[in-house]
Amino acid sequence: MQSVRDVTFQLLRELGLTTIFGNVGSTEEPFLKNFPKDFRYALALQEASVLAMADAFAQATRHPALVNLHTTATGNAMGNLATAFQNKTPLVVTAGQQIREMLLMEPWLTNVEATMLPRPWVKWAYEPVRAEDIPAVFMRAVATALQPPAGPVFLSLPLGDWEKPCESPAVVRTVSQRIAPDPLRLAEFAKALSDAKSPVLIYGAAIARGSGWDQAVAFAEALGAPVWAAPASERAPFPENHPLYSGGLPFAIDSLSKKLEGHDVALVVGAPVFRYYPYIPGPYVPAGLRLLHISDDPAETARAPLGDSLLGDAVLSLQALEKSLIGCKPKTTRARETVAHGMSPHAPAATRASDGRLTAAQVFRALNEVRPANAILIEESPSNIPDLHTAWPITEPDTFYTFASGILGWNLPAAVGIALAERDAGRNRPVIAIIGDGSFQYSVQSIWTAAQLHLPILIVVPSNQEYCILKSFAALEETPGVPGLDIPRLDVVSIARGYGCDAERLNDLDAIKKAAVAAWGKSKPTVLEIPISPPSALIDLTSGIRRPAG
Ligand SMILES: Cc1ncc(C[n+]2csc(CCOP(=O)(O)OP(=O)(O)O)c2C)c(N)n1
Ligand SMILES: [Mg+2]
Repeated sequence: MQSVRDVTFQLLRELGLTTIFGNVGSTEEPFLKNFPKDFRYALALQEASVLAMADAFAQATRHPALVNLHTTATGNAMGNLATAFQNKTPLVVTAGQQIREMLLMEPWLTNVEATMLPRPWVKWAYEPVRAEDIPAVFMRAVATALQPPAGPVFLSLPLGDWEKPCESPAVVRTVSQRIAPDPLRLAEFAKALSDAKSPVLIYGAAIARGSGWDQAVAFAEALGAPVWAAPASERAPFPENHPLYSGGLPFAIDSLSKKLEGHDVALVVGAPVFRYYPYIPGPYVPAGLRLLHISDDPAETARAPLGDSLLGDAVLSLQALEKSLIGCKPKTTRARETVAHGMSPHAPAATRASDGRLTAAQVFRALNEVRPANAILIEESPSNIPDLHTAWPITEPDTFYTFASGILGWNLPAAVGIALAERDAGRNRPVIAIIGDGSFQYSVQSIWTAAQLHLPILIVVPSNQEYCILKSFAALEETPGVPGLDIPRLDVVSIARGYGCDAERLNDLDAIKKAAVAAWGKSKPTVLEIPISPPSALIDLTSGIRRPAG
């Protein structure tokens, strides 16, 4: 007779879920016992790192990923679970639970109300009623995680269940991952766009997730409309060197609305309406503009403060819309009118700051000079985002990742998951993570996993010894005297070496370029700590962060 464990592992094998990202405890050991040779266990040293590594791995492989956490310590991964939910990443997050025989007394390691713990950041949370349900529970978990909108699910699995007999083999099922839009409503949208005098497109990360750059470009060209990236897009939805690309929309109400002035119809595809951050009140859109919204997430369409929406897959909708645009105005005229819209002048050549330290802009330009076009950029460097996006246009699909949430500690472990996926797929594109000196600390132990897995990631830490962005925020919010904004005397190089990475502190652009090129040829991660000057002026928190390349 097969055990619950045997049947479950066979199911996972058939579903292609043979990598388990985990951090193990006594409540998980019965699940992991006699770990099958055709499975891989990717160990991270804290749950936050486990979760984000798996999230990015799932994104980069376009396949769900499996996570195994330690009972209530699932809470350590909560920030990154919230990010995974907002990233819309299909993840099956499991955690061990104390043995059923003792649960009533709540011994050590009981996950009390286990299905409450991960809420609201899971699509489904479940603890099986019977041990023998576990294989079918995994199947339901995968189906739930994959169906739109994709996202994480959580399973709490009592440790005594794995040896129990399981009579029948698991039933493997498949589900669809894309929902086609309602054709009648789509025709209305197509008519509104075709009749528009000056339409504008706002593209979101769902286009990138759906491998839809070609369809996004084809539709923008057919309509002849400028394209903005939705505010704080976690993936780049459009080639940033395309003549119709206007930049990233700001994530403040008033500033965003101003960017849309002069347009009569805006179509948002595959993004929330809108992802705001600082509160700058004003109209959501300019007077007279009609907003149309396409998303496969009914919660996203429901919470939009204005506009008319259509539920459907971003890429399928763009394809269908393009076919329905017949009778549209000549493309070229409108394109020419709008191409210049929003383009910024070339940035002046940067010089060192007055304190002799490099500026972030100098560092990013130097790195951009030496990187291959297909290098994958991962970013968590809050005050330096505008400089980074100006210096480093994204011109190839799937070469930019960040978090949809703003919860720090996602991007460093994400770089590990992406590099692992790149190697598995045989693509081996160079991976570079730009991680602020504050941000570096949240899931820092993930670099140990990168070292253990021999992943040649380049991690650049622009070190300004402060939570720079929060100083600008304090000015915007008029909150002087906030404590805890300086982080002096962090030795990033020693920390990185302690986890098994190569590390150097560099102050010179040529040395940085050399070290970057060398890093991609190694079989271990490299961390470069680069002392930088905080910007001389406060950061403009209302500006767009995915600026057009100058
Ligand atoms: C997990 C988490 N904790 C706290 C914050 C608040 N926070 C936002 S930005 C920031 C500072 C980031 O510092 P650093 O990475 O050095 O970037 P800098 O602003 O200096 O460029 C903090 C603490 C957050 N967003 N996420
Ligand atoms: Mg900093």
